[in-house]
Amino acid sequence: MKLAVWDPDEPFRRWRDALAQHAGELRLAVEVVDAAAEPDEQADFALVWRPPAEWLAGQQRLRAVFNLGAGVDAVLPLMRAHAPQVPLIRLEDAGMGRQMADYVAEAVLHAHRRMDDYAALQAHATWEPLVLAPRTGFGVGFLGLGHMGLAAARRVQALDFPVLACTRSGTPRAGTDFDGPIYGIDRLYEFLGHCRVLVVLLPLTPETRGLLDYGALSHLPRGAHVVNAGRGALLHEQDLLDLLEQQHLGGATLDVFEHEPLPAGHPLWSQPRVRITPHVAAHTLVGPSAAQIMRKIAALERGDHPGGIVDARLGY
Ligand code: NDP
Ligand code: OXD
Repeated sequence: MKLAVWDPDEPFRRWRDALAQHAGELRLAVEVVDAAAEPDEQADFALVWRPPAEWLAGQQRLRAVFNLGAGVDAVLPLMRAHAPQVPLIRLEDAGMGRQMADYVAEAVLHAHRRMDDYAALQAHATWEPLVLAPRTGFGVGFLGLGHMGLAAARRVQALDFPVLACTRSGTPRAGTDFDGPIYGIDRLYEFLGHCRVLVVLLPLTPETRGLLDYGALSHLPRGAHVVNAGRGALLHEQDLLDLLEQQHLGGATLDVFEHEPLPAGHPLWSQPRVRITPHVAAHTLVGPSAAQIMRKIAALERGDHPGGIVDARLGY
């Protein structure tokens, strides 16, 4: 079988070698081609991150497309337009959960230990111990409790913070357990009222785009910290800035933005209580991702159902 890889972020040989290794372990015969170098090669399976529409449109015999990341918001419109019958399969954790847990844990501790306040005091050479909020009342809320949200929530729970979550269904996913309250999205405002730190790990879908606007963010308690590592367009950046200016919100840790790279001169760059990282909370790891994809191809070959098939109707 032929696998075509389109990934502008990784040297092709890394994918080729990792896929060949895991195919060998599963006794699958594969040929791996570099789609950017050989765009006319017809493949059985495509492994893609932000592929060009014309390349996807030219692929005539695809059996499945594997997204080389968790979020499918960029590729799903292309699939709808050019390969509507082909299943789209996303990465399920594949080593990203641990990275995301690190990112979120750092932000929660930063907020709880009032590091933005100490940075402001340091700027004026002021030595002033501040009161620390009791951990028991310092709720950390996860908006989205999928592969990323659950990994991060478990880490934050291990740090002894109370955790809560809000999801579309309002129930834990089959096969997972979560020791905390889960709100359905119809109770979003009530959920937000309990979040001293709000961690946004939603996919970007028609339902979630722009969900966190002024009205929603105003329901967070005064001084709350917002962590967004889902997608930039989930949150209205100007509304966040306004609430920070008004000191309703205490700070934000942002990894994702409506426009990436975040344009020079954007007011978020100069807001002292906003910490910015360039979409690095969790990288796609070639080895674990190649292993997962080859296992899923083996499942398809057997006629089994691989996990992670995207529901095009829901958008994730
Ligand atoms: P999953 O599909 O595993 O989980 C998605 C979660 O969001 C589920 O809990 C789901 O609810 C919930 N959800 C979906 N739609 C809604 C809605 N309308 N209202 C409320 N909750 C909703 O995704 P992952 O955890 O793997 O990834 C989440 C996102 O994180 C990705 O889509 C991507 O955008 C982002 N990401 C960012 C990275 C980075 O480096 N910054 C790295 C990896 C991912 P339910 O359980 O009911 O289905
Ligand atoms: C992803 C990402 O969705 O890196 O995997 O943002």
